[in-house]
Amino acid sequence: MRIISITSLAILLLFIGLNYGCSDNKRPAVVFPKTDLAESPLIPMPVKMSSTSDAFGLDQYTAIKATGTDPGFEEVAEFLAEKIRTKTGLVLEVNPGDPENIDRMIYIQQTKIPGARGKEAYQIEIKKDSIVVNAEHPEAVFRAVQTLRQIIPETSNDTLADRSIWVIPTGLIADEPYFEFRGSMLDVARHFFSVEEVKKFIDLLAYYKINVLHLHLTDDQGWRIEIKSWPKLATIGGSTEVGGTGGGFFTQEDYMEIVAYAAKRYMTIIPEIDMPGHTNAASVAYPFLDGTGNPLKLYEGTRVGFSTFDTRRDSVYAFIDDVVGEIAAITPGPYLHIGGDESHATRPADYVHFINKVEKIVQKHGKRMIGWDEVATADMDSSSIAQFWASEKNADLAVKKGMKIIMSPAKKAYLDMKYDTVSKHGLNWAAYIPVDTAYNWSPERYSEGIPRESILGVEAPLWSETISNSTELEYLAFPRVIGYSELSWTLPEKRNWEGYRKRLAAQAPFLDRMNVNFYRSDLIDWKDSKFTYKEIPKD
Ligand code: TNX
Repeated sequence: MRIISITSLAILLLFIGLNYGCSDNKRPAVVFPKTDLAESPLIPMPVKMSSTSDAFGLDQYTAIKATGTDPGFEEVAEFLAEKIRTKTGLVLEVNPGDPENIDRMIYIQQTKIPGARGKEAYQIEIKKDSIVVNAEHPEAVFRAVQTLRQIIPETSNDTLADRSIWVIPTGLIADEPYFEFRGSMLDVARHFFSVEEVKKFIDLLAYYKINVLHLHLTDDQGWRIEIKSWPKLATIGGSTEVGGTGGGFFTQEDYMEIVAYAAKRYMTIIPEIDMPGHTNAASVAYPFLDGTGNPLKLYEGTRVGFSTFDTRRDSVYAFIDDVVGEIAAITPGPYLHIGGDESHATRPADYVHFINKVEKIVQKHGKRMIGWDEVATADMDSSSIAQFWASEKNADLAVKKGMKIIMSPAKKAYLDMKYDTVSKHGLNWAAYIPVDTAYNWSPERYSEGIPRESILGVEAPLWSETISNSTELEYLAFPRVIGYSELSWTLPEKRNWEGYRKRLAAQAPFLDRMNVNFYRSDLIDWKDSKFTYKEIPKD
C-alpha cells in the first residue's frame, strides 16, 4: 500500500512538472490528447512518415517564422497563414516582432536536404511545441505546406482549454516526388472556361501537389488566346464553341494573370496551339492557312480530324513563328505544346515536314517542344517530349529517339471518360473509368516500351466536349485527378487501393468546404462528418 502511494505521488509530481514546469508563458499548459500522425489521410502519400504519438496544439498563440535568403520562403509562409485562416479562423502572425503572446511556433527554414533528388524535397518535424519545415527551395516549402494543410484537422477540440485548439499529431515526415512532372490539362477550346474557373481548378490541383497545368488553347471549335499580330484568331476564331453557346478568349493579360496565379503555387502553365490538324477556327479567321480546299465555316460540333494547315506554304510558317513568338514571350515555363494529334486530313509526308519545321520554330523561341504521341513519327530532337495518349507504337518510336514521355493513356488517365454507363457527362470511346480503375495502374509499368527512365511524369487531360462550367468540370475531374496526383508523386511500393480508398474518403470535408461538385462514387465510403484524429487509448 505504502509503495503504491509513493509511486502515485511521484507520478503526480512528474505530471505537474511536465505540464507547468516547462512553460514560461502565463497561460496554464494544456494536456493534449495523444494522436497518431500515421493516421493522417494524406494524398499523395509521403515517402516517410513516423509518429511520436504526442500532439502540437494549433491555436491563437501560434505564429509562423520564415527564414531563408529567397523571398519565396516568406511568401509561402503568408500563403500558409491565409490557408490556416480560411480553415480555422485563426489569424496567425508571420515573423512576429514581439514573441510575448506566442506559445508555439511553426518554423519555415531554408536547409539543404541531404540526398534530395530534386527541388521539391522537404521534411517536417512536428514536436509538442514547434513545427519545423526544412527545405532548400521555396517550391518544396510550398509542397510541405500542402501536407500541413492536410494534417490540420477540419475541426477544433474545444474542451482542452478556454480557446479552440486544432490538435496536430507529432512525428516526422520526409518527402519528395517520384515524378517531377505531375499534371492535368484543361481543354478551353471545345468550351471556353473563364479566368476565375481556371484559377479555382489551379487551387484544387495545387492542394494535391500537382505542378503542371496544360491549357489546350486552340481547336476546330475555338481559338482562345489573343495574338496581337493576328487579331482575327481570337475575335473570329474565338467566337464559337461546341453546342452554339457562344465562345470567348483570353486576352494576353488574362493569360498572364493565370500564369502568375499558377506560379505563386509553383505550377507551370503549358500552352498548347494544336496543329496542323484541329485548326478549323484559325483557318476561318485567316483562310490562307487552310490546306483542305474545302469551304470554310465556324464549327460547333464534336467531330475531329477534318482540318489541316497548308503545310507546303511559307506564309503558314511565318504565321506560326509570330504565334509561337508571342506565346513564348508571355510563358515563363520551359515548354510549348504544338498538339500534332489526329491530323487525318494531312498527308503523312506533309505531316512529318510540318512537325520538323515547327519543332525548329519552338526551339528558336527558347522553348522545349511537346506534342501528342503522333509527333514521334517526325524527325524529333531528343530534347522534345511526346505525350503518350493512344499509340504504344508511337511511344516506342519516341523512346528510341531519346525523347521523354508524358504518360496520359486515354484508357486510364482521361478525365473526360465517363465513370460508368450512367455518368452525367463525358465520353466513352477509350473506356469507362471508375475511380478504382483510374488509380489501379502504374505509369512506370504501363507499357514495356516505355521504361521508367524515359518517363517525365503523368498528366490527366480533361477534354471539354461535354462540359462547359466548373460544376461539370469538377464532376469529371474529382475525385479521379486526386488519384493521378498520387500515381505521380508517391513511390510505387507505397501505393495501394485499399489505403488510398480510405484516405480519399477523408477528402470529402475539404472538397465540400471548397464547394467542389465531386462525383460521389459508391466505391468510396465518403466521410460526411468532419475528419478528426482519434485519441490513442492510454495503456
Ligand atoms: C481525342 S486525345 C483527342 C481530342 C478529343 C478527345 C476526347 C487527343 C490528343 N485528341 O481531340 O477531345 O479525344 O476524349
